[in-house]
This record gives sequence, C-alpha cells and structure tokens, in this order.
Amino acid sequence: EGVQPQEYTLIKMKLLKLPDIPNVAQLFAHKDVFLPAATLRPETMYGQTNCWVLPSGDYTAYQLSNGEIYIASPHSGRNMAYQDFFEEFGKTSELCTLKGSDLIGLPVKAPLAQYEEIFVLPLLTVSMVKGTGIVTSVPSDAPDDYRGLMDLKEKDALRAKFDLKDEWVLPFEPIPIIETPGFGNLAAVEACKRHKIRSQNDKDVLGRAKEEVYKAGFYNGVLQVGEMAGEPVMKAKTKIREHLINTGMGRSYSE
Ligand code: A2H
Repeated sequence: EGVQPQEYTLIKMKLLKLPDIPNVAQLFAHKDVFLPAATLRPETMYGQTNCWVLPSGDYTAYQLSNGEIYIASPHSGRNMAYQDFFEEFGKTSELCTLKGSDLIGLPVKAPLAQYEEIFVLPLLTVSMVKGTGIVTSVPSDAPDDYRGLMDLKEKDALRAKFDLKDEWVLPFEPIPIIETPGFGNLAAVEACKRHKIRSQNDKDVLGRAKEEVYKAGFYNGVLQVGEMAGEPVMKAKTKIREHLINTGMGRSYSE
C-alpha cells in the first residue's frame, strides 16, 4: 500500500434479503443493511452486474450513528472509526461477525445500476485489507470483474463449488456505458480478449489490462448513459460522485 491517502466512493448496495443465519435476522430487523463497496470509478455504476466478496473472508456488521448497518471488513471498520461513521470517535460499534460465504446469493439494490437487483458472488482475488472487502462488479470497464464473472458463467464446477444458482449469474451481461477510443464500448472485454486472459487468477496480465483500461477510460472515455451522457469521464466522475453522496446512495471513505 502507498503512503498517499486514497479517497474512495463507497457505493451503498442495499440488502434486499437478510442472511439466513440464526440471530442475525433479529439483529438486523427493521434496519437498512448495506454492503458498502469502495470504488475509484463512481461514473461506471450504471454498469454494475453483481457484488463480489471473498468467500473465506471475515466480515463484521457495524451499527452506524445514522441508524444504518454496514457489513464490511474489520480493516475498513477501524478506518471508519476515525471518519465519523460511528457514535464515538476512534471506536467501532459491532453487531456480529459473518463469513463472506454467508453473504453469497443475497440480492442487493445497487445505486444507479440498470439491473433492478443483482447478487453477491464469490471472487477469490478480493483483498480484505483494501477498501471494505466488498467490491462492486462492472465487467464492461474492469478486467478483474469481467474475468470473475466469465469464470462463473463458463465454469459449471465453480458455480457448483459455491452453491450458486444459475439465475444469480447467467442473466447478467456487461453493459456498454463508456466509449473508450481504441477499446470500443466494452473496454474491459476488449482488453481481456487482446491479452487472452482466461482466469481471474491471471494476476499479472490482469494488472496490466486494468492499468491500460483505467488510463484510457479516465483520459479519453465518454459516458454513454445517464444524466451525464455525452460528457467526458474526467468531468462526469466528480459530478456523479457528488450526486451519489448528496442523495445518500454513497459516502466518502479514505485510507
Ligand atoms: B474499482 P486501488 Cl469499472 N479487493 O471499482 C480487490 N479489488 C478491490 C477491493 C478489494 N478489497 N476494493 C476495491 N477494489 C477494486 C470499479 C472499477 C474499479 C472499474 C474499473 C477499474 C477499477 C468497479 N469494480 O479499479 O488498488 C475496485 O474496482 C481500477 C483501479 O485502491 C476499486 O475501483 O487503486 C479499485 O479496485 C481500487 O483499487
């Protein structure tokens, strides 16, 4: 990790169903429960197709001072304690702990997403010490997300391993949301093809593809959807971040 603080936008993905675990349902009753995904690309949220967690990851449900519940990594909880998320400065407020696997298959409502509901799915490269350990998936513009989704779509054994229902995975396709010169309107799909990436575990080449797509999208991309359609990504990014935060669909988070 670098020495510079990184400012993310937390995308509040609202749980539409509670985890099926004794006692947890009571703890969460009548409250709004969110999976907060840390992103550097808030302008891509129109293209969300699913949410990623690390199946073996340890997550904590936190009670926020505004009444909401967040399920996130303990690493992010400790950071949030110094950013005004909880009642008492420097302290977290914990309700219970969960495994990533407890969250898999839950439907969420994701801000700005074109799909009405999307599902929590497993990705083995999610880091528990970066962001919140919750990652929103935009396969049109993030090579890691595209490859993660394609692994689940193409590999029946992988879906079986995690007990995934086909309907959580197969209906969801990358959505064209940004025109990136040299890459077309599905930049991550194009980059994965060019680099012949066949698995979410091809980390080095995925890293290179991510870098290429991120730079090209940021400097030359033009948004194709939403209220900022026709605007360059560079300009739309800040506006969409502000919109998400002002409407309560997002929140600022640094680490
Ligand atoms: B980005 P940086 Cl469309 N583990 O959001 C693995 N990846 C994580 C993570 C974690 N714990 N927390 C956040 N991320 C991802 C969107 C996106 C992202 C697009 C394109 C590129 C991109 C949709 N996924 O990131 O290491 C999140 O994915 C490329 C930089 O802190 C987050 O932004 O620089 C990004 O990594 C943060 O990466």
